Amino acid sequence: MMTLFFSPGACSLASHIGLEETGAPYEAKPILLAKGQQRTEDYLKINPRGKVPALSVDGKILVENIGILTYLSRRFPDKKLMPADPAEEARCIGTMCWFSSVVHPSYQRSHRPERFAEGEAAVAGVKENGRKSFWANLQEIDSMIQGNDWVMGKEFTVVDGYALVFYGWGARSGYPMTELSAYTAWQERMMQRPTVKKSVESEERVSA
Ligand SMILES: N[C@@H](CCC(=O)N[C@@H](CS)C(=O)NCC(=O)O)C(=O)O
Repeated sequence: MMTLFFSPGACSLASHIGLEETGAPYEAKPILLAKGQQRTEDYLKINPRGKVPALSVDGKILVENIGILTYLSRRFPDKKLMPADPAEEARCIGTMCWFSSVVHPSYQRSHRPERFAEGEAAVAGVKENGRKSFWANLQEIDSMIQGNDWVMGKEFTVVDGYALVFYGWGARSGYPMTELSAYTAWQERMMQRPTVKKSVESEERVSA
């Protein structure tokens, strides 16, 4: 049995979509970041880093979107969540590494600058740097999608679910997302996909 620990609208949406794509049964357990539930004693036993997502697989805990999504892709190869060709698979993993190590932290700097600096002026500088970097990263994702159906090319992969996280953050934080025409058209395509719609709507129900 698989259990996903997620928070609505957080980066755990990437794993939530990946899991839904497998078609396998799973339980989704909300850990509400807004209520600090990631720091409860019970959750720290699951992920001592106090972060979502975490995926329990028959009692074994997997963390980090890239780890979880790579696991799901390999466990359910018939679902073609990543290409079978090793170089193409590496391209997917490399893109997710960029998401995790560059794109996500740029948003964090804009959203939680106080975690990265001390003093009013320094915090304001980190926030401004985060906003500029995050926007530049969103523009880069837009250029990756231009001329393609999906982020990695002609086929849907787990990278698409991960890219949806950043589109949502950009839209919620007031970035001019409609200027990103390929990313916006792709987001609309994503929301037509039943697995994506189901994951997003189930998270919205939790946060409502
Ligand atoms: N690199 C990690 C990032 C995990 C992460 O930072 N998750 C955030 C939500 S988007 C979190 O749980 N934050 C809670 C906190 O920092 O207190 C991954 O991709 O899984």
